[in-house]
Amino acid sequence: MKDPITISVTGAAGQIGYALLFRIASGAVFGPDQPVNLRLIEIEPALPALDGVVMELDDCAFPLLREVVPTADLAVGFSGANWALLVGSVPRKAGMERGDLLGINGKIFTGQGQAIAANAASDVRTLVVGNPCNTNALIAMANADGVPNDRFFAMTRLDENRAKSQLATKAGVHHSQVSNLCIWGNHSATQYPDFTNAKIDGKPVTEVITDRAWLEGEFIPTVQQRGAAIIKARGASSAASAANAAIDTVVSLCNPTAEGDWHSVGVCSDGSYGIAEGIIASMPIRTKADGSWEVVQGVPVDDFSRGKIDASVAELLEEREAVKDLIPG
Ligand code: NAX
Repeated sequence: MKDPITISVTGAAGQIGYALLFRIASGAVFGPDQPVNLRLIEIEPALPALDGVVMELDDCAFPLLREVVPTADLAVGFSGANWALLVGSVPRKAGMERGDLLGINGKIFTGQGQAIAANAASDVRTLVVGNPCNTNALIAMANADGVPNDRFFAMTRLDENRAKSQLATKAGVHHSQVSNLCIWGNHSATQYPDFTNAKIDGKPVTEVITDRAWLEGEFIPTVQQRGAAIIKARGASSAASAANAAIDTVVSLCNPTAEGDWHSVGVCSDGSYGIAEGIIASMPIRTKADGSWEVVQGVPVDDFSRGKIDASVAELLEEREAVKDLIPG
C-alpha cells in the first residue's frame, strides 16, 4: 500500500463538499490503492455541521480513508496538503454588486494562499472551485509566496462537461464521443465553449451539426447560462455535477491526456493565444506522462472565436483590476 496523501477541502460542510468528500474517500479520485487523509476546513459557525459530515465519513468505514481533521484553523487545515480544493466562498446575496463579491471572497483567498504556502506539502496543487473562481485562484496564487504559479487551477470542467452533453444530445450520440471541447476564458457568462474545434467521433462538430445558427445562438448561451437554469429548476446551485467536475479536473491533471485531445482548466496564462499573461484563464491543457501540464498550441482561433475569447479575457482583466489591492507586487 502507498503512503497516504493529504487532501484539504474548504467549504467542506457545504453542498459541493457533501458531494465531493465521499468520492475522494472512496478512492474514486486517486485510485483504489491510494490511501487519503482529509483536512476539512470550515468557518467557525459551520463546524457543528462539519462534525456531522465527519460522523458520516466514519460511518462509511472507507478502507482507504486514514485521518480526518475538521478545523477552522487554516494552518492546521492545509498542513501537509498535496491537493488543496478551495470550494468554500460566500455566495452572492441580493443587492450585492459583482465588485462587492470579488472583494469579500478575495480576502478569503489571500489568507488561504498564504496558509497554503506556509503549511502545505512541497508538491501542493490547488484547484479553486469557489466563485469567482478564476480571480480567486489568481489571488491565492499571488499570495502563495514560493509556490510555483503552475500549481494553481480554476475549475471550468463543469462547463466543458455541460458543453459536451449539449452537443451529444443535439447530434444524437453518446457524450463520450465528443472530444476536443475547450472552454476559453472566465468561468462566468462570458465563457466561450469552443464548438469550432470540438469533434464528434473524430469529425469536426461543424460537419456533424451543420446548423450554425443553433451552435452560435443556442448552444453557447445554454452552456453559459446552465448554472442559472439549474438554480431555477432545483432551487439550489449545482452541487453533484460541480463536485463531479472537480473530480474530473483532478483526475485529468494526474493522468496523461489521451493523444490528440485536451481538457479545460483555468491556468496562469503565459500569453498563449494572445491571452494576457498572468491572469487565470481557461484554455486547452494536456497532462504529460511525467505529470506536468502544458497549454496545447496551434488550436485554430478564427475571427468568431477571437471575439468571444477577447470578451471573456476583458472581463478577467476587469476582475483583476477590481482586486488589485489583494495582489502583492
Ligand atoms: P454552499 O454555500 O453550500 O457551501 C459553501 C461552504 O463554504 C459553506 O459551508 C460555508 O460555510 C463555507 N465557507 C464560506 N467561507 C469560507 C471560508 N472562508 N473558509 C472555509 N469555508 C468557507 O456552496 P456550494 O454549493 O458548496 O458552492 C461552493 C462554491 O462553488 C460557490 O462559490 C459556488 O459559486 C461555486 N461553484 C463553482 C462552480 C464552478 O464551476 N467553478 C460550479 C458550482 C458552484 O456554483
